[in-house]
Amino acid sequence: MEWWKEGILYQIYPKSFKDSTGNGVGDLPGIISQVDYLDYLGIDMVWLSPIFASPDFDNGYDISNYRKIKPEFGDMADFHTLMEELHRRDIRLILDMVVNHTSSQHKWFQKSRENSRGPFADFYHWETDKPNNWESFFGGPTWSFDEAREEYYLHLFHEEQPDLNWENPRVRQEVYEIMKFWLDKGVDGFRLDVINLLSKAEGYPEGEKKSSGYTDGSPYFVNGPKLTDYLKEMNQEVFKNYDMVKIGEVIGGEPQYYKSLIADTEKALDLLIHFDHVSLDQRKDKWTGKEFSLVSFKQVIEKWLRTLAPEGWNAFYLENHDQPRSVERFAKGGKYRERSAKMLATMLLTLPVTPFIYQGQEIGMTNLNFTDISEVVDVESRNFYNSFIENGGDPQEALELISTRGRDNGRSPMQWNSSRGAGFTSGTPWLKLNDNYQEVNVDQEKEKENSVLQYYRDLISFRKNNPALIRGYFMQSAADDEDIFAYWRKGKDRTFLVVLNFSNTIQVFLDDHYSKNLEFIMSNVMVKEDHASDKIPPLAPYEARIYSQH
Ligand code: ISL
Repeated sequence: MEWWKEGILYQIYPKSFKDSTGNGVGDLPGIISQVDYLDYLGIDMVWLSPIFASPDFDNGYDISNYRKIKPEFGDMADFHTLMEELHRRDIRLILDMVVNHTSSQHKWFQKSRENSRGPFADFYHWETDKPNNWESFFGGPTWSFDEAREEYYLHLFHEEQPDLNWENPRVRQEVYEIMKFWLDKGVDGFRLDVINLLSKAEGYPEGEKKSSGYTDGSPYFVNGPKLTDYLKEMNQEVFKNYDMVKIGEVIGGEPQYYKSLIADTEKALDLLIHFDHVSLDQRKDKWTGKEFSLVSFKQVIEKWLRTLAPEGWNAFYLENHDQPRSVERFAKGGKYRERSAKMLATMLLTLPVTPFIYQGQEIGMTNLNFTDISEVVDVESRNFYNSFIENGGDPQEALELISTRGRDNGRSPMQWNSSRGAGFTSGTPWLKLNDNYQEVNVDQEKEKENSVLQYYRDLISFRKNNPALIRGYFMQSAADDEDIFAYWRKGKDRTFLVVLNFSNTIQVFLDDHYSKNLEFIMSNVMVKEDHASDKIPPLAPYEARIYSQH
């Protein structure tokens, strides 16, 4: 059964979820202590960002030992307990596999840099002369000189994250063994980090020059020449022998291309994490903004839904550990914070997708407010700050950009209660807490009627009881409307109309063709008693409504 299509996924960033020791860093026992909370929320799958040994140059996305739990997070016994506790509640466990690169401290790299002829010599991309001037994802060059081997090695991300050489069959076999190691323990799938970057074009051709002075190498490693061969082999050697979900994180590329990956008989991937809808408010890179346009947003959603379906299936997210919080990004904070969080939840949980909820989203957490660079931890944001200042930029402006666009916004500690440390830690948190934790936290949300958390729970259970919201036909209404996102979900037994006001003004929405026989189901603003007529009353700012049609 393709259980991942019916289920709802919850992403945990272990470092920021719950600290059980008081050292300021979240850990596995912390997650174990909150498994009942996950059950209460009603989700079906948990994706854990990397939990493996790592020197943390990129918060665990630089793995030094794939078979070892990061000691800060706990040990293998904790891992087993966590998996058992989740499984006992019918919650599946998905691990984050980072196999495009390792940590520079991984023993393969240590051996590879020592010797240009030994068995590990070709585990990474080594070149005597620097082949190109590609820019890394975190800024700066992708080739660094290694003093020991006296050659250059490739790293698309941080210099402590050397890219594995997938051309080498031994590398591939080693990775497959790691995957089997975890699947044999009973995990239910992987989220495959930047999986579409595995194959690099032969000769590493130079890219076009960018304003930074570096070049754009993406045509030579995004969906590279051998990617599909590697994925098919991975499927053949590993995936097809397990009941599991394969979620690929993919940068760039077109939905039509990905359809062939996920709808192919080889079925290498099941779900995708793409960036199209979270790139709409960016101009040339993530630091240069552009106004959010609802029409473009709707077009992107429609395009992916139409292209992948019916053979494939979409995942959808508004937040994760690389993205700022969604409330102010797609709607509005301040007095509209709760309403906006619920409106976005309504969209997420009524589209024909596997919804991904990121920790804290279900209580409407918001971005951080950085006032000094010393508070910023993320390598990408710190690199940005340095180059911005070097180029004569204003530090205050850089901090404002980091506070709205940087990755730390999604990584601030989970807000459990209003005590010091927000119930996340009894010590000093590794990254600063959001100032609003006394008003925005799980304990209060549990007690308060009509809270964001209660709304999430209601919608999750409503979705589960109404298959039309999962598999039903999706049809937009008023696709050109700049303020309203409205769509029908037509199932075998029921049809729903979802109307979302993305603006801060009152909006009239009429769908003449269908406005008859509508029964009010729920709204984040209005109660049923106030909804007297059988016409659709105007929508309040950021209101979301669900109707059922007879
Ligand atoms: O976050 C990004 C830009 O702001 C991306 O470039 C991000 O690095 C990219 O989406 C890949 O993400 C994944 O791989 C990275 C890791 O830093 C991210 O946390 C991870 O989600 C390298 O492993």
